[in-house]
This record gives sequence, C-alpha cells and structure tokens, in this order.
Amino acid sequence: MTNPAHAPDLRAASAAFVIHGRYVAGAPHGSGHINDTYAVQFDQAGVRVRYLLQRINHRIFKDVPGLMENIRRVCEHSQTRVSSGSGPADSRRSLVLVPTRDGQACHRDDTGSWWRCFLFIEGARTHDVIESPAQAREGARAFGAFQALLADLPGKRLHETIPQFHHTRRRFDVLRAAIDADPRNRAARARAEIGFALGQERIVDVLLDLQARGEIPERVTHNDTKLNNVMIDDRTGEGLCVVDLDTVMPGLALYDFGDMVRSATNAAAEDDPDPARVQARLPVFAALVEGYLATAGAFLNAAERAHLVFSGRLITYEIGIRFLTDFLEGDVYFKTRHPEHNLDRARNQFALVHSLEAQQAVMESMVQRHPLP
Ligand code: GN1
Ligand code: MG
Repeated sequence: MTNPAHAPDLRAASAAFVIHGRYVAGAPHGSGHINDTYAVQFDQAGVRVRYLLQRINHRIFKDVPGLMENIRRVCEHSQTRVSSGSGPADSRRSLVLVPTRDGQACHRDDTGSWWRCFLFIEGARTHDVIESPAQAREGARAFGAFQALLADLPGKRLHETIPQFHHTRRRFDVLRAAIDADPRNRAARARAEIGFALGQERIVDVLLDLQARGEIPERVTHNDTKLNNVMIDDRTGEGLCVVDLDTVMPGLALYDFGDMVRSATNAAAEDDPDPARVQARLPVFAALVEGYLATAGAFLNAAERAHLVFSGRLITYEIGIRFLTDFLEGDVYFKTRHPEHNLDRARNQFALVHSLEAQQAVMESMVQRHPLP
C-alpha cells in the first residue's frame, strides 16, 4: 500500500483525547508498515509535552473496538506491574493509553478513521537495524518479560485481531493462489523468489504439527516482535518498553522468538535490495538467546527450547512469503515506497533464510550451551 497522499489534520484528531494545553505541532513518527503514527506536541503551561497519535489501519484490523479492548487490558495489566517499581525509568516501562474525551480507548472521526493516543515515551527510541549484541539482548529480554507478564493476564481469551496470523500453511496457500492468479502480471519478475518459496514447503507445518500434537502450548504472545517494536533507553541502553500491541493475542512463544531472530540478526535492513549484504550475525543470535532465556527460560518447555533456532528460519520464511504475496497481489497490504519494494523485501528475507540455514549447527550449539534456568 502506498502512503496516503494528504496528511491528516492532527490538531483535530488530538482534540478528541484528554490532552491539556495548546497544540503546537505534529509530524510522522517511526517506520511501521501498517498504521500511521505521529508525534504531536502540546504546550502545557510552558512545558512541551509529546503524545503518540496513531491512525489504525482498519482495512487490516477489521475489529478495532475488539483490538482496543485487548490493548487496554494489556496496558492496564502491565501498568499494575510496573507501578510497584520506584526507579527513575519506571513510568516509561509500559504504554499508557490516553482516553478520549468520552472515556473511550479510541476515537472514530468523520471520515471513518480510527485514532488512538499514548503518552510519548521520552529518552528512548526504536532501532530498525540492531547495532550491537547488547541491543539485541535487551530487546529479547524485554519481549521475554512481556510474554511472562501476559502469562497471568486476568480475564477472558484475547480477541484474535488477525485470525491465523502466523498460520504458515495458510500463508503458503495464499501465496500459491497469488502465483496462480498473478493478478498484476508480476510473477515473471519474481521467478527466482517463487522457486525458493515453493521449494521450502517442507518447513511450513513443523510448528503447527507440534502444536496439534500438544507438544507446544498456545500462550498469549506479541506476534510482531520486530526488534524495532522495543523502546531502548537512550542513556542506559536498556530495553524499556514493548510497543505495537495490535497483534497481542493467543499464539506460540516461538513465533515471537523467531521474529526476533529475523529482525535482529540481519546485518542489512529488511528491505536492502542487495542480498549480498544480508547475513545472520551469530553474536547477535547468541545475545538474543541470552536475553530471551533470561526472562522466558523459566516457562518454556523442552520442545519450545528445541525449536528456538528453527523458529528464526520459519518466521523469516513466513514474512518473506508475505512480502512476496503482497508483491504479486499489487502491494495491497504493506506500505511501499517503490514498485519493487515488496520484492526487494522478499528477496532479502529469503537470503536471510539461506544464511540462517547455513549456520544452523553453530546456532544449535549456542542454545545448548545455555544453562537451563
Ligand atoms: C508489520 O507494523 P509493523 O511494521 O511493526 C507486520 C508484521 C511484519 C512486519 C515486517 C500487523 O509490522 O507482521 O513482520 O511488518 N504487522 C502486521 O516488517 O502485519
Ligand atoms: Mg512496529
């Protein structure tokens, strides 16, 4: 999907929320592929305060009230946890929703767009390309802690905001349908990538089969653990707060770990068009294992531990086939900046699958060396 041509009225959108003071400015923020995110600034009695304002992509998230109910519950649960702390960073350890003036978690404007607002976490940022093993360790530690937090989320099962989000077999079938239909006549340009994708079919059902046999359990997971969905403290380098909670729902812990491997180990950006620059960095992988097991190691079972390495390859492959499908379908899902953007992304991800596969044995030994909690 290409970005909408005209910028929304951020002043009007923020007026729906309980924000005091005078609107000063607003600008796009971050690099998400789905929602539109803005930082808006207010003057509150002489102090500049920022808020994070988001327009939710309701073509993709079809039940926005259900999604916001999930997010509200998760944020409240996490705030209860961090409110017991008294360290200087504690108020930045959880997302805080700003309610609308009529007490709701989100606002629907006249054009039908849905908006939500969070307190802006200052003094921290997200990183699209992980620069050091330390950053990876901190990110993985934060995601593991987030899973641990969700393990005792009170109340009913969360809504599935995108059904079968990580159902790799379904993703594979959708790809095959897109290849057959080839609605934009793009398949010829993606012959090599299509060949690679179809050639990996043997890995598609591995986790689904384990789950069906009851060997790995359903848990509440984040499901979009791109490392740029963790805020890293600018000063201390600590992983402070997990963001992008739209897909928090029932899932497998391994999908989360796999997406950390995909997004953190890559030496290149996810859309780097030159596959020669793509490589899975082993020291970053080792740091992910260390960070993740420090916070999640206590609840993972043996089958989950045994598939940590595999999960990286599977999720990289899965996101790769999603990019490829979107290229074939005419860029209807992910935001793109040029006509080959999704194809570049798919090629990049497949190069990473290749690199992960080549280094599998070393990565397995890294996991095994890690002591059980
Ligand atoms: C999307 O919104 P963002 O950019 O954090 C996508 C993820 C993909 C990711 C690939 C809801 O995440 O599943 O892994 O792009 N989110 C959704 O970069 O589809
Ligand atoms: Mg994001």
